[in-house]
Amino acid sequence: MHSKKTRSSKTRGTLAAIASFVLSFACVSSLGAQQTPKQRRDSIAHADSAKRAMGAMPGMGGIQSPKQAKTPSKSAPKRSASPAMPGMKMSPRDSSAGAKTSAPHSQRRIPVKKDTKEMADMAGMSAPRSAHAGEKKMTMRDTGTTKSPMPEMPGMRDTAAMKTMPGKRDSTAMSPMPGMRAGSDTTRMPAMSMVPDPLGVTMERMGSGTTWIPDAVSLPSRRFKAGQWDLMLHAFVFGQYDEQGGPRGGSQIGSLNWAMLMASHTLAGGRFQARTMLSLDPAGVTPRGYPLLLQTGESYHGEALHDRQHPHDFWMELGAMYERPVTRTTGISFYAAPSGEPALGPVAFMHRPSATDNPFAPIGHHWQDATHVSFGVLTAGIFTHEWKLEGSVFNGREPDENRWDFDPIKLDSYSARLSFNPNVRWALSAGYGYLAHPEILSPTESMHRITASAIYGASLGTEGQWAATLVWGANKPSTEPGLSHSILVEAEANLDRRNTLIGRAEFVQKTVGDLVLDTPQFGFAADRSFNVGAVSLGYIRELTQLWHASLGLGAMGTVNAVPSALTTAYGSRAPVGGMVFLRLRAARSPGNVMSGIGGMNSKKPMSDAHE
Ligand SMILES: [Cu+2]
Repeated sequence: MHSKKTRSSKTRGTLAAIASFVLSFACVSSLGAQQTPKQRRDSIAHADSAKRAMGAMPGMGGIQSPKQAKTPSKSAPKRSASPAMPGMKMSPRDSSAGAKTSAPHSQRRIPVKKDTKEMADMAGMSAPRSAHAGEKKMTMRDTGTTKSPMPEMPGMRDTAAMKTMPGKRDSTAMSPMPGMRAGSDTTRMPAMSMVPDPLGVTMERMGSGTTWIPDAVSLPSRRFKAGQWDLMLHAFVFGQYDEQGGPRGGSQIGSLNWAMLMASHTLAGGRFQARTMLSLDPAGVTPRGYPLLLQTGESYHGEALHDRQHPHDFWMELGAMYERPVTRTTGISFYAAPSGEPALGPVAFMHRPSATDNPFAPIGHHWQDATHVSFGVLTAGIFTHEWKLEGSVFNGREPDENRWDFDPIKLDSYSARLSFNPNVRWALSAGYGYLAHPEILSPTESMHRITASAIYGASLGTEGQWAATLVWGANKPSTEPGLSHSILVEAEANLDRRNTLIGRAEFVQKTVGDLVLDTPQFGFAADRSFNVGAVSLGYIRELTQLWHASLGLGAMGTVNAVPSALTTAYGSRAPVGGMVFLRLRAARSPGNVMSGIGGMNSKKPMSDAHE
């Protein structure tokens, strides 16, 4: 059945997949290996002294254990039993990568009116004000993993305030605190950010491009310092076997993968961030992509891809962002990217907390978030702590089938998006975009796209988190009379350190042209459109931790739904597909911020709560 040529190209594809998996694997697992055992011992020792120092500070103790956290008034007597700084687990045991004692990576919201006031008094500052003038309540989140809450306190972003602290400036108690530049000790603290979070918008709130995710959840990442740079690295590597049933299905052994590095630096009172996101998909799943029933969009060898997801380009993102406050409550942002994401659509699927562990692309990708790889993007925005309004000019043309190079950069399309994070649990967005000639194969056709999305995120138990996303995306091609709609609902629950559940349900209206059914074989009229759907469910079990990365084994199954007119094409009205995979990514709860350069998980230890 297979020709020799197909077989040899299959073998080549498999070898490329294995090679890229191994390469990416080596890359990810070396992330944590930046610190020698000696350095680690040193930092633990340093942490201990920092802990003692912090314990002496008023308002800084007693928020370690979840139980204590919920009853801060009762925590004082237990204070000596636990490290005093939130987010720091100090025992050497915790510092090992696979520590059993979990630092709860999920946040705890603790009313700390009193402590806050003490801290503010101590710091010679008024209570937090910037983004929420008039807000009396604050919460402190024991992330178990991250930096001290101090640098992210609203109102503390201007370290000038710190320097005026009466009599505290050189005290040993204060010096280890990050964000307080008075003490030289700060320079010895690894992984502590001195880069400001403009208006309390943390680096961890960033999804793909310039999107926001809820503050209450995080994406698995490592953070470390390099001089004055604050680095954050996200990486995912799947090694998968994909099987899609029916006449239009297929099977493939491959590797989906990507890595993203964000380097932040203080610049002129704001945060400058250089970013790159790279993917070896073109090697891992071949330039033709991987089998995925009902998926459409982009092309290969001059033919529209159908029932396959295209590989992501090697240069998924290369760009820079700058954000700074201009008043107490308002800031401006700029984003420029030779390859990047315009302000259009929801957070791209691989950066959604509801989908990061889900290897499959949504079949509504090209109705929703497919512009996340655009060759040429300029975005300007105005934001507060909760709102962001952005406008972009960008290249509306989808990436071409040469996935390794930069496509010609153009700025022929535009978009606008409003984002709203009303509280720590929600991230909402809505926007519109005009895409000039997105498809190479339909060079005269342009596209209007409208999208709206809501992401909800919350902690789950002591160690987990869960997130759900609802997306509506609609396309109006310039050559067609009406809108075609897509709806997506998905969720991911990291139940604890070992068990993850993922699920997704979709509805999309696809045309005969989208699905490449306008062939003599099927004979459908070109303007006909079909309602199709897919429901998938998956489970991942973490097997082991390798340094700061977690290796999991997962499986995902999909049941699709097609109208009866497509039974011949798809073999049934409910064709199925599935994947089994190994997945490597940053571990979620490394335990100890002090234990390693990579010892931070991306959580925001403090934020305003008005839920
Ligand atoms: Cu994509």
